[in-house]
Parts: sequence; C-alpha cells; structure tokens
Amino acid sequence: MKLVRTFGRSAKTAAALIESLEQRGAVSTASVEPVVRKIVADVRKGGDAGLRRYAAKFDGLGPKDALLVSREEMQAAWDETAPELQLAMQTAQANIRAFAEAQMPAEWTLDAAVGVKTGQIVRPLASVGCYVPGGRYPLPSTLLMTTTPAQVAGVERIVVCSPKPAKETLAAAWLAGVTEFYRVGGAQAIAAMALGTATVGRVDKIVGPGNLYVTAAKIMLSSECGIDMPAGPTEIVVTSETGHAAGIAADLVAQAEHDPETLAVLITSNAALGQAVANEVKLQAKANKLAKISIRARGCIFVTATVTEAQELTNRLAPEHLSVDSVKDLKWVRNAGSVFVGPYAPQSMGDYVSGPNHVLPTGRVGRVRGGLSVMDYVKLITVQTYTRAGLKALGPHAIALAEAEGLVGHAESVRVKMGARR
Ligand code: HSO
Ligand code: ZN
Repeated sequence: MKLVRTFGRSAKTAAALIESLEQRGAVSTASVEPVVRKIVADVRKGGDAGLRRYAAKFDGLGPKDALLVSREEMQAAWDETAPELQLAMQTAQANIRAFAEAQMPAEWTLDAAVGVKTGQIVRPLASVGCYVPGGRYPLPSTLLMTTTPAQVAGVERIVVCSPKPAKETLAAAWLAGVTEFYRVGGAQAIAAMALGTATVGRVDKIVGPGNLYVTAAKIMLSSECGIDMPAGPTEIVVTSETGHAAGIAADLVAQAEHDPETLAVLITSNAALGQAVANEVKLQAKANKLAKISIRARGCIFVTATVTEAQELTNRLAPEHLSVDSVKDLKWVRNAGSVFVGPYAPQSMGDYVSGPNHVLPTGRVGRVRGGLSVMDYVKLITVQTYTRAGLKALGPHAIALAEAEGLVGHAESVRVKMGARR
C-alpha cells in the first residue's frame, strides 16, 4: 500500500492523486452501453423470448427451466442450511427490520395559518425489483438488505432477480418470504423488471447493487422506472489518529476483497500509524488474492500535515464506508455513505448484521444521498386543507404572486373560491 504525504516534497503527487480520486464517478458505463442497449431493445421487443435468450446465454437458464423459482425450491435450500447460518440470517433480518422501522418517516400536519392545515401522508411504492448480484460471491445478505426495508415500507409486490442463485441466496429468500424470484441477472433482468414481460410484470422501482451491465441498464431505463442509485465498486476510507493498526488493516483488506476495483484508503496525520498500517496490510493481504490486487492498484495511505486536513480530505472523497476513531468525529463528517465508529466496529458488521443498509452510495454520490433506506420504498405525499377563513387569510398573497407572474387564471381560481358560498 503506497504511503503518500500530502505536504513537503510529495505534495504535488498527493494533490494529483487526490484529484483523480475526486474525479472517480460512481461508474463509467460507456464501455458497455452498446451491448446493454441491444439487450434492452431485445427484451423490450421480444419480451419473455428475448429475456430467455439472454438468460440462456449468460445465466445458464435451460430451455425447460422456469424463470420463476418456486417456494419449494427456496424452502429446500433453507432446510439444507446449517442452523448457525439460519440463526445468523434471522438475526440480520431482525436488525435490518428494526432499523428500517426506526427510519420510517412520520405522517404529520402543520397549522400553516388559521384554517389552513398542511401535512404529509406516507404511502409505499406498489412494486419494487430487488437485484441481488450473482457474480463472484453468493450474496444472501444483499437479498435481506433490499427486501426487508421494502416489507417494512409496506410494498405489496416485491420481485427479486438474481442469476444462478446460490443455495444461500435461495435460503434467504425463503426466510424473507419472497414469492417472486426470477433466476435471471444482468441487463436482461433489469430490462425485464423495468419494462415487463409476460412472465415478469414490470415494477415501479429497481434497487440493489450490480455489475457494470446492471448499472448501465438501470441508468438507461431510469426514465421509465425508478432506480435507487448507480452502484460502483465498493470503497473504504479509514480516518484515524489513534486507531489500532492491525484492526484498520483488516478493515481495508476486507472491503478490498470484494472487487479488484475496490478503493481502500487510510487518512491520518499520524505518520507512525500510517507506516504500521502499511506493514500490516502487506501481511494480511498476502493470502487474499483479490484484496492484494485492488490494494496494489489503488490502495493508499495519505499522511496529512494536520488532523483537520485529514478530515477535510475525507469529506472531499465522500466514501461509501468511513471508519473513524470516536463519536466526537461525527461532528466533522459531511459526506459518507455509512460511518463506523471506534475500534470495535469492523465494516463487516454493517455488511451483515448491525441493521443499517449495506447498499450504499459509491463514487462520491455520498455528497447527495445516504444508503438505501426505507425512504427509497415510500413516497411522501403532501396534503393541504383549507377552510373558507383559511382561504380568506392566505388567498390574497397567492393572488398577488399569480398577478406578478401574469398567470391570471391562477389568480381568478383563488378569487372564485374566496367568493363561493356553500
Ligand atoms: N460491502 C458491500 C456489501 C457486502 N459485503 C455484502 C459483504 N456482503 C457493500 O457495502
Ligand atoms: Zn462487504
């Protein structure tokens, strides 16, 4: 892991590196766009036939295989799951659910003026599609992270798509009570959920991480279907002055094993800590092939001149996962997907069981939104109620503004109702 001082002789190198990290978008989907455009067009035109063709090519779907996974198959997977993994899934699910319940926005009303009430009501989306990546590792945790808040929000129809689903993923689907699980992945799955086919009814919004093809399809179809956020390679920043080198290194290596593109960074003004973590990472990544690749490619340790500079740099990078030393640090945190506090909070706890969602903004999207939450599955619908007196009180102001904008019909509509008697 390279160690870069942001001051002195290496200041220029550090500045260039920081700038390149700041410029990392969530994802650049340009390279796969032509392929994805074709897949989307074929599913749009061909429906199930188009979907099946790509599923046969990429997801190993046989000509006789049903797209839909039966509840029996999920139950069989659950029954074959070791009791300790069953318990782990149940614990994770309970914590994700409790957290989503706490996040649920309230309905309220406000007295805007005498006789004028304003407020909001909360309504779930009717249907969502949860994408659970197949790829390198089976991700039962992602199935729980995407479906549980949907259930808490009250979403009636929850669809899951996952290519070549592993037994563990099917077991999690059984636990979650998923009834619509299609064994398809990639851009074809996204197109099917966004556009609908005879088998896969279209959904109102698609959530969940995915590879470049999935992300490109989500972005491409986002005018026809809601999406949560573009998902890029995972990121970890540890910003620490007093941390324990072995623990910090373990966190960096853990997230680095996700993907050769992972961004793993330590920021500290404590040069000795920086060096100790560099040494530890070398040791710990030795046996972890993927982690070694991503750490070698873009892992880095920034040693800053001051603590404040370390904090500012962290906010500039707006990382998906951020670890800090203590709750006092929360004061300076502006941009991050999810924060892990103290030496006993490995990021992996958030990946699995703490309760906060592990679907988080990457590529500096942390500047504008947090992780997937119950808010992604509901709508805040605003309401306004007037009595005659209320309209009399506020009406003239609306008339004044309408006339200033030259919208005579607007002004008149207020006057008409002000004059009406019932
Ligand atoms: N760290 C990933 C989520 C995950 N980790 C799933 C393990 N399984 C993105 O937050
Ligand atoms: Zn992870």
